[in-house]
Amino acid sequence: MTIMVLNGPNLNLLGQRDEKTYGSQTLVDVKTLLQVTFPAIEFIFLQSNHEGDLVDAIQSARTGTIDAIVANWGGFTHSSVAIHDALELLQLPKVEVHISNIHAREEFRERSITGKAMDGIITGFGIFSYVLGVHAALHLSAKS
Ligand code: CA2
Repeated sequence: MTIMVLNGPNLNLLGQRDEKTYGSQTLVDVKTLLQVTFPAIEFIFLQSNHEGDLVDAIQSARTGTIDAIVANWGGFTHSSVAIHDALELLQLPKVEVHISNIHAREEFRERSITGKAMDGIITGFGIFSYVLGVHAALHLSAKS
């Protein structure tokens, strides 16, 4: 089983800034947590600050070698029609995750444009949201 884990803009700075909101762990820690928690799963892990790179990654998941996507679209969550449209064309389990609780923050974070094209959203559990996201993806894969 291969799961693509996508991360959007500024998440490369995780653990280096705004620890009150996002905690002190880094994106490398997220990757390690997933690999240790799910040793039988192969993770393709990517972070990009560029919308087009993320669209390309979504399109590349259509090759048949990827079983599910778990993604934190970062700020693009609230703005990207392009990522939304790419996701709509992808028939795989798709789980959106957020480290912070997007419903307990500024009003502009309330709306997830990308989330409308995902199977579901996990938000507010720190980096454990990624672990829950993989569990949700496994659940969806087992059903399909
Ligand atoms: O809570 C999340 O995971 C978010 O997706 C993070 C995004 C934010 O725009 C979403 O509303 C919620 C921001 C990622 C920025 O990452 C930073 C990491 C460290 C320090 C500052 C920002």
